[in-house]
Amino acid sequence: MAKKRTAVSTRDEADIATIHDVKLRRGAGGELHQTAEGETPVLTTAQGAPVADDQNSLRVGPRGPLVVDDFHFREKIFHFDHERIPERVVHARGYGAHGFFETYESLAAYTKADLFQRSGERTPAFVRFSTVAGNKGSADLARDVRGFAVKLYTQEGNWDLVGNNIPVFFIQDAIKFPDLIHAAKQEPDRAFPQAQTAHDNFWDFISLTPESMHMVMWTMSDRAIPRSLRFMEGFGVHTFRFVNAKDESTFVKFHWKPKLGLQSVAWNEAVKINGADPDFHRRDLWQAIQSGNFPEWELQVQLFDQGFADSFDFDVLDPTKLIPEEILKPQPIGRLVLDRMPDNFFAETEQVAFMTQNVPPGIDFSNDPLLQGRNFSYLDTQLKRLGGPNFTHLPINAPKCPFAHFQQDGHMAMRNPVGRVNYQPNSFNDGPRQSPTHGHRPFPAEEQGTKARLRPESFADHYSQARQFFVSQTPPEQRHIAAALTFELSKVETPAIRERMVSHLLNIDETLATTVAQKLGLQSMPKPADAAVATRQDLDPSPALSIVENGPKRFEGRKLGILVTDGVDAKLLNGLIKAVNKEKAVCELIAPKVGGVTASDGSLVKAHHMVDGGPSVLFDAVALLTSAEAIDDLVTEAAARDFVADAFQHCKFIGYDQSAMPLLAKAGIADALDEGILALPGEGGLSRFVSELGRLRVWSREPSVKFGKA
Ligand code: HDE
Repeated sequence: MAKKRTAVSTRDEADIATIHDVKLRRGAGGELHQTAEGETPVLTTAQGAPVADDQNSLRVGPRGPLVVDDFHFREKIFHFDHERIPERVVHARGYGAHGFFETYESLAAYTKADLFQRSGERTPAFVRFSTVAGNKGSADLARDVRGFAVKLYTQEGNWDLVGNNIPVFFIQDAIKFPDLIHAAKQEPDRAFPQAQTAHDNFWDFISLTPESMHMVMWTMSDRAIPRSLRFMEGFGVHTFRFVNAKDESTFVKFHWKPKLGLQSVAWNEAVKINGADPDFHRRDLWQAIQSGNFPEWELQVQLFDQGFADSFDFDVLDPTKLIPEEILKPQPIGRLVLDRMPDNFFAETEQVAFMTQNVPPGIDFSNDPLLQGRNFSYLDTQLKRLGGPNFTHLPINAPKCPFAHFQQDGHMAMRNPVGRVNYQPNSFNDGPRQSPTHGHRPFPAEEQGTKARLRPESFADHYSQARQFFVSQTPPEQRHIAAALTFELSKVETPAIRERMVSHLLNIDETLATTVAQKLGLQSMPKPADAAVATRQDLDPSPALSIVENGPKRFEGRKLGILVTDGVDAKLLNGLIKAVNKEKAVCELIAPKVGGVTASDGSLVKAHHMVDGGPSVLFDAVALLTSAEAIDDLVTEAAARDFVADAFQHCKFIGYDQSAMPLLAKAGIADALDEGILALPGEGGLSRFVSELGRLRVWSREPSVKFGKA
């Protein structure tokens, strides 16, 4: 009988191989690694030939030319020359992790999606976070949208929810995407600025695109400079559909809510973090997962029917609008936990291919024109980036459920079915068959209309929700928006573009517009921009839109930086570390020398950073535990003074013992001791400090320091 032809994944290689008497373990891609016993494998070419000398190329005589029959050299260099694949045209810089999604309760009433049928069901997941505009090597703390792309390997196929940390988008139609991205990325003649929107082209495009105003309020807010990937929300952005077994549809918007609450950094802090640790976000995720502090998000959904959609102030198909949580409360339906870093960044994070059109039965699209355009784009981009149509053969992209189809051949085909029949229908009763009952059926929506290039009237109000976002922010957050706009527009060389932007701000909030105009030094106030809809609605504030209102109120998952010197009070130091660890937060020690310091009890305390390498911008709060004998030396270090001055400027809590007063004085704040600068020794000192840390920032200080003062 002929062998059955199937396209099911074949992992028939032995897990352990022996080559040249050395026991090797086979990795996911078939590659070989040393076994735990620690034997060293023999280096081979990619063809498997053992290599005798990997340090010297073959040549004629000691000072003569190289010879072309050095096949090992040729192969090694050839492969190296081809190591790179094109970086993503957007979202090039990213970082991913594995984990799982756990369903709380069955959602069968709303969707037949297999992953939502059984309470407690776990579905493997891979998540890639990213910035949008910067190249692969750019810094993590760019002011930018963050990608939040989730691949769920369900039992009925991969579901990719390719979202962002901001629930709305710049444009309403995918046809404008290339222009938006061209304008945002580095300018084509000079190739700068890198990973920044603070330049003429971006603000020129934006100021000519009123639909972007709502999203611009978000990108100028602290949402665009998150403290950690673990402390930000994710959003599906578009309206999708759940479809149940009876083919009934419910509209759905997806929200990922971080268990540790929201938190961002200050712009001045972001700028300094980019210099001190350009990998700040990826290092943070790596450290959290490697130390067993697995980040977690709850998946919440806003569910609504056509009746709600018809009565809502805005069009639910318009991706520049959101549905305020106060109007439609999101329902928790499951949790996402990230608990494993990839073994290999390239194989997994770089080669993962997210596609909005990857949906299992039970999830369907709405007519959001941006979503529909995206469904077209993502397959195309994978072909370019991954080099051929077989990118689903890569382990990171392959489904983890049984799969069977008649696709064959192509570059780098790794999974090659056997047997004769490679088509259907066939009369050999061979191969897979379509299943009208199990398969993905589109929701049978009735569609009609005249074919035309147009934008619906219902998409025309570009300012009401932009204003709603602004008025929903706390005073410090509003100051930051004004300061960010001022900063960005100050980098724009063309005065007309600055003025055009201010004319839009006038349609959002007059005080905001006036503040920015004054800070920019505009000679006169422009007229408000022409608006497609004459009357802006004054919508109620939505506290769910503020980061400060949705902070964690505890220090869990955060980091305290403790500046120590020789002679540090050992009891105080150990007590502080213990109290912080009890909050499930971590401490890192900064010392004059990375080798460490000798504490008051004679013990050697190792440091994580030297003062120059561990600026306070890397921490959520700081403590100064010094000693009378070492403080004089410390105050001579500019980096130590900056450590304290920056922590103060960035509104961080500062704990200290009395010996550190000269350092506070050197940083210029000995006379400005406020509610956020707390003495640690003495009755209740430590516990008061640690409980205050949960507030994360001393916002009351901000008006008195320069940053954020717009
Ligand atoms: Fe994307 N986007 N996008 N995008 N997008 C890509 O696909 C595109 C949009 C988002 O970590 C590309 O694999 C178009 C909205 C994320 O690998 C590309 C439009 C949202 C990622 C593409 C949008 C996103 C991408 C480039 C306008 C939030 C990174 C590389 C209609 C809801 C995924 C790639 C990862 C990546 C196209 C707009 C999120 C070119 C045409 C809106 C998180 O296909």
